[in-house]
Order: sequence, then structure tokens, then C-alpha cells
Amino acid sequence: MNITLVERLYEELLKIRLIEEEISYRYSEEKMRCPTHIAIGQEAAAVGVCASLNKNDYAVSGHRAHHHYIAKGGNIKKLIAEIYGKETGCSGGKGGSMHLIDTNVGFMGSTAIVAGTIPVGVGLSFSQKLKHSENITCIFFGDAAIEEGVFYESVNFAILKNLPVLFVCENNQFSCFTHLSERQPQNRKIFEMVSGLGIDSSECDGNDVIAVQEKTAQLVNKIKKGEGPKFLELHTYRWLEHCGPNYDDELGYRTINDIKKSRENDPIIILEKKYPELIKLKKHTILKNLKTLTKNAFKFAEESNFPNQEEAYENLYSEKL
Ligand SMILES: Cc1ncc(C[n+]2csc(CCOP(=O)(O)OP(=O)(O)O)c2C)c(N)n1
Repeated sequence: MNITLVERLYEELLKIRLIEEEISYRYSEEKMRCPTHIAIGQEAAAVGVCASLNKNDYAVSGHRAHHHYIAKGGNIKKLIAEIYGKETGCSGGKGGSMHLIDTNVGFMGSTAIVAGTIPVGVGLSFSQKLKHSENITCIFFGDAAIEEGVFYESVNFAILKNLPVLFVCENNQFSCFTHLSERQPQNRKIFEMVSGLGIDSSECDGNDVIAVQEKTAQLVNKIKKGEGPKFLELHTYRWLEHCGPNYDDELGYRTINDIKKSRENDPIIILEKKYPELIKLKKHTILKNLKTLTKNAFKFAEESNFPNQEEAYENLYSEKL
């Protein structure tokens, strides 16, 4: 693999990890007042996929969206300011962690409703098709989104219209505290079940950023050639509690063995083991730059103002009564 690309992938993984750790560390200060769904452990899925998209390709996501926003190139200062509820945030401080958008880099939004952005993403890809655009839309969602009816309607429509869309299911095995085995029939593989709808479907180790990048590049290439929608299931694991900055290992809904295994499958360590020499050479500088980036983003957020009270009803779906 191209060394510059490996370096970029490593830097993006570390960027997400550092920012997520800083959010978690500072959360108890109670200056960030929105619920946050931290993506530590799932960085490689976002980084690998987004590395195979370009700026003009679109992406949408759900409640756990920081890693997608960052990997798609979203502005970091605006991300942190948004979580702080400040007017300089990417959604003007009115959205919080679960409602992120940065149209400058094709990150077209995230929402808290599980599967809510799946039809939005399909609509975006329909618009790309109608405009004869060369770009595609990537829709990120979790394994629980497969349990929503709108997922099937959206995939059906995408197949019917041969849309330029990549569905990415980040399978971390859990919907909040409930494991897949308690929600879906035994031995079902999501990507196999989805392929029954008539869409080209595959799976990949979602903790191996190189594997994800290469797999996505193949799929994106096919989609851009007009071969229609694709579905990709990425196997990964969430390290922290479902929502919030803490570990919840003591709750008992995940086995100690699985938790231990997830640390062995740390996406950062996997990449470091593949390219030990390169990483030894670059790690210090990359970390130093990222620490500055993170520090500046939090300073920017803290120093920004809250939105004006008079603007409370602007940019909302419903009109002021
Ligand atoms: C339509 C809908 N139903 C239920 C919820 C409550 N809820 C929030 S997150 C979540 C679990 C989501 O799991 P998954 O989609 O796999 O993503 P993950 O949290 O694992 O990243 C649920 C059930 C919701 N936000 N929207």
C-alpha cells in the first residue's frame, strides 16, 4: 500500500481517538450538555470508508457520528463548538453531538432517529443520479438500523433506480445493551440476509483500516461505473457505554472476554503492527500536531458565544407560532 495513504489513515485514526478521549475526559465539567455517543473502537470503519470517498461524495450518519464527520473532513473546531452548544458550531449550536453537518466536505447530516438518515441518503443519491453527477452517497448506520422498516424500503428503492449509493452497516453487535443474538435469529449474517433483497453485499473486518479502505475503494469504483448500490457490513466493537463518556464493563451485558478481545483488536494497534517502522518514525510528530489541533478546538469552543435567544426559532423545521 502507498505509504502516504498509510500515514494519512493512521493520522485520521489517531485524530478521532484523541478527540473522542478529550470529549470523554472533559464531559464531567458539564459544559457539554448534549448526549454524546462516543466512537472509540470504531474509528477504522469511518476512516477506511471515507478514505475511498472524495470531498464531493456525500455521507450521512446517525446518532454516533463524530468519527464519520471527522473522517469525511469535517471542521474540528465547529464539531467541538457544536457539542458545546455554541453559535460557531457546525449546526449553529442547536443540534449538538447527534446533529452534525458540514456541507463544505459533503457531510450532509446526522440525526438521532435510528435509520432516519437512510432514506435521506437515498434521496441524495437519487439527486446525484438525476444530475448525472460522478459522485456517490455513503450512508453510515449501525446494526440496529437493519431492524427498521425504512431500511428495506430504502434499499429496495436504491436497487429499483440503480442509485449510486453505498450502505455501510457498522456492526458493533449491540443496540444499546441488547446483543444481536437477542434481537435477530441465530446464525444470521446481516450482509447475507441483505443480499436476499437483490443488492450486492459483502462484509469486512471493520477494525482493519487497510482492509476497509481497500474493500470500499473496490465498491466505490463499481458504483461510480454505474453498477448500482452496494451494501457493506463492517465488524467492529464499541468500547465505551452506549451513550456517554464512561466505560460500562461492570454492567455485565458484555462478557469480559469480548471486552478483552476488542482491546486486542484496537484499530490503531492493528495498523501499528502492520507498519511498525513507518509509525515509529511518524507517531511523535503526528501526535504533537493532533494535540495542538484538539487543544485549539476546545479553546475555540469554550471562547465562542451561545446562540442569541432571538434566533432560537431560526433554521428549524417548524415555524414560530
Ligand atoms: C427509531 C428509534 N428507535 C429507538 C431509538 C433509541 N435508540 C437510540 S440509539 C439505539 C441503538 C442503536 O444501535 P445501532 O443502530 O446498532 O448503533 P450503535 O449505537 O450501536 O452505534 C436506540 C435503540 C431511536 N433513537 N430511534
